[in-house]
Amino acid sequence: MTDHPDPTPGSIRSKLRRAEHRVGLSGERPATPEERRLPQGQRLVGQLPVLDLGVQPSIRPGDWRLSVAGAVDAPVRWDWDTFMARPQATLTHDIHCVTNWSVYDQEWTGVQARDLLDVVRPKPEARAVMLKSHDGYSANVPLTVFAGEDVLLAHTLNGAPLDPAHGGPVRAVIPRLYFWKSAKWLRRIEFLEQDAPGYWEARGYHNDGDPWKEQRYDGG
Ligand SMILES: Nc1nc2c(c(=O)[nH]1)N[C@H]1C(S)=C(S)[C@@H](COP(=O)(O)O)O[C@H]1N2
Ligand SMILES: [Mo]
Repeated sequence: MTDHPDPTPGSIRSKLRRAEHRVGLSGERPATPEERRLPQGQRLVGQLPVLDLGVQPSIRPGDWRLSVAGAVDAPVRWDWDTFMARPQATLTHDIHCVTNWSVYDQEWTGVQARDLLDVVRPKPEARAVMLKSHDGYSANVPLTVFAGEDVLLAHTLNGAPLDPAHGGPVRAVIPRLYFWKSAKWLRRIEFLEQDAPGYWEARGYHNDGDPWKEQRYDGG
């Protein structure tokens, strides 16, 4: 790296960056771990921006319920006390948004999706979950991803109760996918035998949304 402004066009730069990630190209230094941490096309920002559809529902924890239904053996409807009595986990994750920002080291506390799966027991036919929110938002996630140990139903961010702007009292956190999959103001989780598109997936976003494959937009 030099201090000069880089005259290389952005399109070439991104190809070069891509090339750096490959092994064995002569003359290219390998990407550093810090460079490998930021997915292609992302830029690092200092804190989570607020992004939503323009409505921020305000739900008191005492009024909050989580319904879990569909292709499961044991549907549940958890109130706040039941939710908080489940085993709790604190996990630190990097967050990647499809609109090109990433934030490192966000510390979330909540109930692991895996714990919920132990309780509701998905049927063998279940393929995906649909996360549904109080603002009418929804997002679909493959069951294999939702079952990951990294997935949380989070009520706390960086040591403080999750701000309503960021989806409090409870939001999903699915760090392996672009952040649009992490539904805020969570109210319902439906287990689906057939995958179906959520809010953004029905509006041109990629169905899978893996930042490491740059699955941003459908067909793109
Ligand atoms: N319920 C709900 N969840 C949502 C959204 C939304 O509009 N409604 N926006 C998604 C998008 S596009 C992003 S990038 C993140 C933003 O979360 P943040 O506001 O905490 O940064 O929430 C996701 N979850
Ligand atoms: Mo987003």
